[in-house]
Amino acid sequence: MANQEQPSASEQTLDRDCTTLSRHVLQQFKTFSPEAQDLSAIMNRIALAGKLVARRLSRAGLMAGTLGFTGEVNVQGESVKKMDVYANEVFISVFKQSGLICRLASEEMDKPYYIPENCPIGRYTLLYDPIDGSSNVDINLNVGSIFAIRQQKGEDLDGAATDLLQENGREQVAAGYILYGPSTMLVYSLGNGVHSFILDPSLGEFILSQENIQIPDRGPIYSTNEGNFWQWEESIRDYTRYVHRHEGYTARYSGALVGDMHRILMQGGVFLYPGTVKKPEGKLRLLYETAPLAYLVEQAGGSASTGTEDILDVIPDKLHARTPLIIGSKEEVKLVKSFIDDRARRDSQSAVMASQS
Ligand code: P6P
Repeated sequence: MANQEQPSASEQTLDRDCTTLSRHVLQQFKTFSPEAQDLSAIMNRIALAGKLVARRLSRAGLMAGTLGFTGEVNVQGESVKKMDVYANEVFISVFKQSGLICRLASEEMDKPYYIPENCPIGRYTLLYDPIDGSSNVDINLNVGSIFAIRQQKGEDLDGAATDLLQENGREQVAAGYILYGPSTMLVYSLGNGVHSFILDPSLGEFILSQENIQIPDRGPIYSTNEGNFWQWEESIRDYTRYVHRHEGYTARYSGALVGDMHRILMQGGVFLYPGTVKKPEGKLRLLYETAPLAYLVEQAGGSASTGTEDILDVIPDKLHARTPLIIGSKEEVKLVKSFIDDRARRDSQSAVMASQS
């Protein structure tokens, strides 16, 4: 280096362009331990999956048989997009021979996919939503992939990953998402801060763009599908009326969780997908949607709640368990919960008065 004290601008740029995802993961660990090596390799495979999905998305409109529906309905009861199937298979393909993973659990598969015995078996489980927000795919709007990594600890004797039904989201060892937008961005955490990377297609590498992202304590954005207002609990309606009547709030909603979540992470605010009177558990899935995002947001200084408990404290009762989601800036989540607590207090007071009359 020409000047030992102050690297030149070009040296700084070169150093940044050399801060790839795998180097960054290893820097998170003090020692070059087997765990560090495994997680670095896992993140590298996830990055490869992201590149393959991004490549397909960028040309989807030009490739026959890429867009549209398969005609199938998945375990969630949702119509399956061809991109859902492709992306699901991408993650399986990039991990099958890796020796890092023992099984993959996906929104698109009723049961987990177990790495075949003729392949090297690892000791981690990948939980993922291969394409989240796939309704946006055919109209060229942002979609995302969400992932979480857990160590397999218990015995998975029945082939239904019931060991995953004994632990909460604080057992995740890594989580993140890939946002397929104007640029392809990977955001992840190993429990030591939240960091973002941007895919440089000319290098084929995810290059560090921001370290230790902190979500603002407050923010003007509330992100929810107000078309569901008629189905919501009164407490959520109370919150919605409040933000309608008070200056300083603005609504943003894309119909794709990863994009909406990324906006909240970067600018502050709150994303809500509450339960409804008929479906109090809501729509979003715990193991590969709400728990990974809650892990990230708590790492960034925010919070994530079902409305009555922290998302990261929820233990699933089944693989595709769902939870309501209120996630984002600490103060904004607290505001939503204040309406829930207030309504619960009034309901219990009414019940007491009714029992006394
Ligand atoms: P609604 C996409 O199907 C998804 O799972 C999330 O990406 C998104 O936030 C939500 O559902 C959108 O649901 O009911 O508003 O269309």
